Amino acid sequence: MNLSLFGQSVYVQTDVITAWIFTIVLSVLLIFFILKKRKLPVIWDYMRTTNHRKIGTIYLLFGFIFFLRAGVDALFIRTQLAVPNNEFWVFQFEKYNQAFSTHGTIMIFFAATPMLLGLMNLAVPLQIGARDLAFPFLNAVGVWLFIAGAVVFNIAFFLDSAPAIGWTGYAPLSTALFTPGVNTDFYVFGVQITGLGTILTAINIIVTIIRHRAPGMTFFRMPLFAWSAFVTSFLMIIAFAVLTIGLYLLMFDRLFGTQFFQGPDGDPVLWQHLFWIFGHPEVYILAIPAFGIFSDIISTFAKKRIFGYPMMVFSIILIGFLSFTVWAHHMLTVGLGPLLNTFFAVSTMAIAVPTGIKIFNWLFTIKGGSLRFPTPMLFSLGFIPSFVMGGVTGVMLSVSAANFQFHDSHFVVAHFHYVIVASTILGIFAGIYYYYPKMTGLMLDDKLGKWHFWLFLIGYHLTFLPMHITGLNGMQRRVFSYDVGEGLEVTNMLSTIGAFIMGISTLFLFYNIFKTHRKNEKVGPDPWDGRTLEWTVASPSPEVTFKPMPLVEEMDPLWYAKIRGEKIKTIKDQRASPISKDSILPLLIGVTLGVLGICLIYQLYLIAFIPGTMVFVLMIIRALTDEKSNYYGKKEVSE
Ligand code: HEM
Ligand SMILES: [Cu+2]
Repeated sequence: MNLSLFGQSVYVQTDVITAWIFTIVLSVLLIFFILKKRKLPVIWDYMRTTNHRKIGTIYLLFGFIFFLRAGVDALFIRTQLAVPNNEFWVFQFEKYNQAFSTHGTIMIFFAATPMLLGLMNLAVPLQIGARDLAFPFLNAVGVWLFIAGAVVFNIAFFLDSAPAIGWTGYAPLSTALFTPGVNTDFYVFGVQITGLGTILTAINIIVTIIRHRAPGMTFFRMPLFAWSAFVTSFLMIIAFAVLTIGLYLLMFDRLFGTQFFQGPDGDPVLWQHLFWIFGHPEVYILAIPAFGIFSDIISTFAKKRIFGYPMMVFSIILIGFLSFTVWAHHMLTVGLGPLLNTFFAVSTMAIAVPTGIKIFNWLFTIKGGSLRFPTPMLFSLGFIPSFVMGGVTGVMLSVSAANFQFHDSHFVVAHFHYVIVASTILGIFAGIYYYYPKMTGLMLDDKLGKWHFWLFLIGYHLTFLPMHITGLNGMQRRVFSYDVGEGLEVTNMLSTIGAFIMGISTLFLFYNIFKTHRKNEKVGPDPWDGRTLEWTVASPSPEVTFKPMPLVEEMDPLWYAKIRGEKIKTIKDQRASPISKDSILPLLIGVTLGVLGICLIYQLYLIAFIPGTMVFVLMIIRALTDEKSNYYGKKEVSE
């Protein structure tokens, strides 16, 4: 907007200024609230915590904040696309590119993935009878790296430098030749820092599950969410390692003039390979944990053991494995040739088989069960048909000849939102309602939960079902405008209305949380009549759980103990197990790495030495502190 000041015309970024004002007002209100309610000690406690429940809570809280930001991006996108030739506020041209880039990147890296990591943190140790994750300190480093990366990425908008290269960062657009400013660097460093945290947490979860299961908790007695966390963590390590390499090469291209993805010796398609070798497994990193959550919830509320448990485990592993063999189905149009296109088409279709097996196992678990329908169960039931619809268009897209028609159209956008929102987002909501008692000791209101569910489900289908037709009628993705009379008006308008219904549904969750905390009615350890170990410990879960250790002799141990009218068997465990010990170092490591990232983005190499050295100093301090004291030793257990 051009303002006239003292006779001079000054250009003002209205959206950026609005965001500044909004954020400042919100922060002041927040600080006021914190001081008034005397919450400072709680915050200080969370800043130093290494306890899995608290870290899970931090993941969920921050993941949700970024989910809201990306959701607002989506509403801006949909408002701009509501009518043809729209000139809504500033959201045309480059701003539109920024909006969908930040929307996609934030949703994937800073909202969906961390919220799932939060649920894993919260539930997995309790499900397998571990007192905490294997490396509590590392766990805290993981969460603060996620936040550091996310903050670096989000700062960009406030400096009017948001990245505009899509969530995929395709070269050569992402090289310095075509996007010379700092915008793309915010993407490179923000994602890199967060990705590092994700790798650390994945290692942590794998070690925890291998080393710290309770006595008798064999692999094939583990609940399916623990299984899915296990498989997902392997995918994370491999996929994020590849992304890390890709981002390093891109960073070298951008900052130091190497030519991996550009120039006579570089190859932009190399970036696409690296990105999708990460990117496709990432889709399953988002989906598999949700499968696990749905499995446990459906089994609980059908009062039945999950149908075909060994097949469920086997298909998770198979899906995880196959997810590394399909990456080029995102590249069917780059000219790999018929042989490779056929290979990737067939391997993609093959994934439908284990996925189909899971769908039938869920249906058979429901069949003949004595069903209850509280909010978490509704989200799980809503997932099944919605996800199948996304699966069907997935198989359509994998047909390589047809893909030339679908590629880069809103049909693709409709497809992947069907899959991701049905699995990940419904899964996260289901998980939040299900585990809220374990996280806070409070039960969310069921009636408000049902409002949230129905509005969200209706809004979701209203947004993305018509979008298939928009795409088939020729609407390009990543384009900010369309013309009158091309058959795009009606379906686009429906999508926009649907998006706002989804937005409104989220308000019900807010109100629910507010109301629940105001009422403050504590619940017991087992509010859902559960089946697995997490429902044997108090709500919220205490700092030291499982004292003494449970002795597991079958699957769903709590359920069968309840049927027999017994208590869970326990055993005096003599193994040392990890417990959390407060430390401010993880937060400091996050902050220094974030500052280092910003120095590198602005190419302040000399200044970068300060945070760079500090990271090393912090790591040395950590190395010199006594690791053993973080363990719950033999002495305490036998007391
Ligand atoms: C909540 C409602 C949502 C709405 C209304 C929405 C809407 C949209 C629209 C319209 C686009 C296409 C923009 C374009 O190509 O011109 C888009 C892109 C995208 N969305 Fe969403 N979305 C939503 C939720 C999500 C969620 C939950 C995720 C992932 C967890 C997600 C991930 C993405 C990604 C990765 C892109 C691609 C960005 C790119 O082209 O680089 N979205 N979204
Ligand atoms: Cu894929």
